[in-house]
Amino acid sequence: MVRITTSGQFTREEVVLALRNPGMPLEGLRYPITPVGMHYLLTHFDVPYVDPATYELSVGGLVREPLVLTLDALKARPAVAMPVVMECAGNGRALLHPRPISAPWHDEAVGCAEWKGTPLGPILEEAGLLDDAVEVLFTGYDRGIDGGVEQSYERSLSLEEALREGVILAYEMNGQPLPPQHGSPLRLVVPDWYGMTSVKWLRSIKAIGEPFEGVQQAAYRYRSSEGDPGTPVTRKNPHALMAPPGIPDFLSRVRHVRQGRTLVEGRAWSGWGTVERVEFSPDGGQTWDDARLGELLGPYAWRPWSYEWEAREPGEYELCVRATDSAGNAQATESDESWNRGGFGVNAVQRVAVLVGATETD
Ligand SMILES: Nc1nc2c(c(=O)[nH]1)N[C@H]1C(S)=C(S)[C@@H](COP(=O)(O)O)O[C@H]1N2
Ligand SMILES: [Mo]
Repeated sequence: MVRITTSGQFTREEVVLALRNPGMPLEGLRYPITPVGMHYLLTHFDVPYVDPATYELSVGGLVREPLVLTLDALKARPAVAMPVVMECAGNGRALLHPRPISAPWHDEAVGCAEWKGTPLGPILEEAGLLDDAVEVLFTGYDRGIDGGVEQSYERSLSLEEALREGVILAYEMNGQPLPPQHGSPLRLVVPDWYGMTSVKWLRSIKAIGEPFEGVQQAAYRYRSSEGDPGTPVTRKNPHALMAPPGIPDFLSRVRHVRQGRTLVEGRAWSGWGTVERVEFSPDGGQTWDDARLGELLGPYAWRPWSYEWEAREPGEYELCVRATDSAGNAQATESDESWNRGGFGVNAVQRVAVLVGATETD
């Protein structure tokens, strides 16, 4: 698939995309569960209008017993509620040189909501997957054109991934019915994976006999060049972010912090394991020190961390943070270390410019 890459100023189209798809303001990292209106959004086409009262989910394809489930039938099934970090695979894309033209995320395409729904596995078992089924295809109600092809937004999972514990069909977000923009009335939630696989406005689930090769499946691959077949984008790479300390300058967002002690706080996550280490640097990554780790709210939640930073001298600082997970994965130092054509899975350390001023003497 052809993707244009560029450097320098953002195009009009990127600005329009960015306004349609807001990120989480990074001060939102202070909340263990991201309030609905602060959670990032990524909608490729239009938000479709789907009436929950007449909604039906069809489960079919290579199954013994196709099912049609109303929202009430789904809600009558066993329910689980869990905090899950959702992060767009394109988070960090705008930090690349040259940058791919798509949603121009810097660090903010993330949130951790509490999703409530019913596990997918038992539904697939009830429908009875036939022996020749190899994948499960999830299709949304939203349609559009991408890569020159008219399509519904759809993505597949291998049987193994689809049957994994934690994969749910969610009808609530933070204790409320799913809002339209987050997939009302039903969406797939695949914890540990990047967001593109958690199909919103779920219309159908279909067991299929061949690997799915549609546009949204083919697009999400780590490719080094146009001809490179690449590898699929799957789980979230380790990533730590800080809630920017102090107060911001309106336009540059440079942080103004008073001399002395500042408690820097943030959250970290990984789809490959548990975050076991978070390090903080006050000097652009020259020196690192371990941050204090807090407790996880659940296996798919983000991990709180904090660091007592002592700004001894007034001046300019660049604060950085990086996470390492239990599988030994660490973050890239520079964004271009993780350059790929689609700008996926970029997890370079966050860099926050800070101006430390002398303490007020009142
Ligand atoms: N049907 C449908 N599902 C979708 C998308 C979409 O455009 N259509 N976008 C995907 C992408 S790329 C991401 S990152 C997440 C974003 O979920 P959110 O908007 O609830 O944060 O939804 C995924 N599911
Ligand atoms: Mo995404």
